[in-house]
Amino acid sequence: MPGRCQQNPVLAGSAALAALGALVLYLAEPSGYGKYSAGAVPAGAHLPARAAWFLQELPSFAVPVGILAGQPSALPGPPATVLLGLFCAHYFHRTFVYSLYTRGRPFPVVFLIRAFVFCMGNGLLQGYYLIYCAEYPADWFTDIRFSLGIFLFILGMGINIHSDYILRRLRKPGEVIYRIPQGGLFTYVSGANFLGEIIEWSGYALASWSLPGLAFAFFSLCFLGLRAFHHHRFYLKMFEDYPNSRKALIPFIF
Ligand code: NDX
Repeated sequence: MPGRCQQNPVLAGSAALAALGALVLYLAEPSGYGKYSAGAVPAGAHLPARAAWFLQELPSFAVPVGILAGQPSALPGPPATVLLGLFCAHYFHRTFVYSLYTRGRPFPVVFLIRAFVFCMGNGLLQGYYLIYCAEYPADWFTDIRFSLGIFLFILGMGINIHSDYILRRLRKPGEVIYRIPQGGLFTYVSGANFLGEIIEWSGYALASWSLPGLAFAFFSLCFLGLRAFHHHRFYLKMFEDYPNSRKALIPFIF
């Protein structure tokens, strides 16, 4: 339904998302949840990880689905429908599967509120763009950008889910201690789950060939790349026997 597209909010939203990624790099501080939550906020202002991840990620799934449900007419064109389906599949898993199985430590409420706003904004930007603005040529399904992008998205999602599964199995229910992750891409990097997610959103950016997609891939690279670096530093400090050939984010390189 490109006729109903307002370009300015899409441009502004994409610019804001990319600017937030740049701000993350500029501040270069660990985000104060998980390994870095101790002392970050007043004691007590936390929610169990399962509830926190469910609540904060829900808008990324519910907002695009809500926009689509409010449409008077049918779905957008086929490529945009596929991309929207992949975006929603990712956030369906993050909201209804990842959240409900996580064994993470309690999550600071102040960061939950910020994450909720972030997910609402990003869900609105990606959903609005794909439903109202995206226009693709008839042969987009056979275009190398689409095929390679979808391949990367699925590969990245597989790596991300598998790596998060490895992390979850490092703890028994109720534990909040840290152990050295082993296996999968953790053999090569400390941020295997983050590498998967970065590959995933890079594939989405390529397949959607869109400014909102590019802005989200850039944000993910900044936020998760920095978090991988902080986790790597955390492990090197914490474990004397940490594998010294392991890199932070990119196997054999960085
Ligand atoms: N959620 C994206 N910044 C974030 C929520 C927090 O989806 O104000 C970004 C997302 C938000 C953030 C979001 C945006 C920026 C915010 C931030 C809060 C403050 C910040 C709003 C929205 C902000 C400024 C100032 C710039 C505006 O106890 P624990 O939790 O450490 O346990 C962990 C466990 N684990 C281990 N267990 C045993 N032994 C070990 N060695 C372990 N290592 C880890 O595994 C967790 O239970 C679990 C995973 O932990 P971790 O730290 O590896 O991943 P995590 O960061 O929790 O992410 C979980 C998944 C992962 O797949 C990741 O790829 C994905 O979510 N994710 C996360 C963040 C953003 C994002 C994806 C994206 O940008 N695409």
